[in-house]
Amino acid sequence: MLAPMSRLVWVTGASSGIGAAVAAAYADTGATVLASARRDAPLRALAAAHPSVVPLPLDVTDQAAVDVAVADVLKRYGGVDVLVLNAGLGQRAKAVYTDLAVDRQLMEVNYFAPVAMTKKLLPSMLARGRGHVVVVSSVVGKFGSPGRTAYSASKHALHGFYDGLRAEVYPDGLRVTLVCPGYVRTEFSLTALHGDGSAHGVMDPGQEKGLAPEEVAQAILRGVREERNEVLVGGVELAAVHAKRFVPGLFERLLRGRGT
Ligand code: NJP
Repeated sequence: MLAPMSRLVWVTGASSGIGAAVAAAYADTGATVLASARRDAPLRALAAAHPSVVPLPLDVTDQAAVDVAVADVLKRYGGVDVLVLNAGLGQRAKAVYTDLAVDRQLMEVNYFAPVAMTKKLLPSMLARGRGHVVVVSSVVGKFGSPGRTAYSASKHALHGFYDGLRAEVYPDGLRVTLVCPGYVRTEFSLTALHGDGSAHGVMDPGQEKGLAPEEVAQAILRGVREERNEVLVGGVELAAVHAKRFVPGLFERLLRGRGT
């Protein structure tokens, strides 16, 4: 296992919610934490509260900006020990009302952006023979959810890619952890997209009653320490993952007619 003090951790989506909590939790271990998101002010506030946090504003869907950021990070720090790919965007609309452009936008943010960052950093991780990639998926990466078709698809895609990658890089000393949260009390439902691409703008009851992001952050740090393949973290909604697996017919019937 890597010595905590020597770690460089890079967290995307660190301006709020789970990402901000993960960045703070790693900073508390003594790691240097690069905190990325589009909004600069919350990143600076995080750095003010945690001196080992370094704000690195970045739109993860801007490939040119990602290329420059990765090159700079590698030049300055030599490599990334833990890469937490957490930036994400939700959906609140049935498929029939969701413009294809919104499906594509969700795939860009939730799937292609983490894959692109992983591919940029993978050669340096392989050369060093170490590195842990953490990808924040969702419980709906494990089952398709009505009202969240594009979102569920983007999270399912992560499992296909990162399960395969985990097996590829295991012999090289690299580790891959997929995190599947249930409801977490964050801004996530506020920014989730309606079918026309507008923001939902409402704190959903599920989110409001969800786990504190700090609890999720601790589960993520533990999952990395224990080199877990997958971390499921949440409340009773995690039962849906087991229901899909063990009583799929019943689960299917319970979902019918649901969705925003
Ligand atoms: O939500 P929120 P969470 N480039 O809205 C960033 C998953 N999850 O913490 O760019 C760069 O507070 C955005 O920053 P900004 C979910 O799918 C959650 O809950 O400044 N960053 C912000 O920091 C997601 O993968 C729940 O607007 C971009 C962050 O993403 C992860 O948890 C349940 C960006 C979103 O933080 C964190 O979400 C579940 C871009 N283009 C899975 N676009 C839940 N909360 O209940 C967005 O199953 N961001």
